[in-house]
Amino acid sequence: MEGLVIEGEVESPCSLTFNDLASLPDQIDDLSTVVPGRTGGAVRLRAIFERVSVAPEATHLTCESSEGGFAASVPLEAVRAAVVAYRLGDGPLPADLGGPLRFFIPQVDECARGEVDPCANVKYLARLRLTRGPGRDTRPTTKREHEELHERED
Ligand SMILES: Nc1nc2c(c(=O)[nH]1)N[C@H]1C(S)=C(S)[C@@H](COP(=O)(O)O)O[C@H]1N2
Ligand SMILES: [Mo]
Repeated sequence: MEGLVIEGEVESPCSLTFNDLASLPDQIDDLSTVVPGRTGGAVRLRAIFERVSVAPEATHLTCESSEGGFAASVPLEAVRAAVVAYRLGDGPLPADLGGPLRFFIPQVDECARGEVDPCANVKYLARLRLTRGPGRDTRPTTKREHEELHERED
């Protein structure tokens, strides 16, 4: 596994492996307690942010998928409760659950409803980039675009 790259407006950019993620504080043993209906184990984003020391200038978080094809950029205040799911039991999160790494923002409701929505729950997460102002964002904005994306996805 290549790990999770954290870069941009941070003091200590790094790449975190499965074991690195597992040794961070703020673990969630049962993801369904924060994101109903989802299985696996996760670590809170705030533990990752503390590890890299986010710069005060950062305003947005951009999450990018490993194939580089999908990205979402959201304001930092909207991701205070976000988590990175990274395991199922003792192994990595399987691809059918969006693994090996998947971003989740708890309590978002409908797609294409503003800056923070379930579309920002990036699957196959490879990179977290802290930016000044919004970064790359490929989320579908219309219902039509959304339907087209989901047809491609499965
Ligand atoms: N890598 C990647 N992540 C993605 C997408 C995608 O196409 N590629 N689609 C997004 C959208 S639009 C939605 S609504 C959710 C759907 O996640 P689910 O199928 O687990 O409900 O994943 C998001 N994460
Ligand atoms: Mo979506």
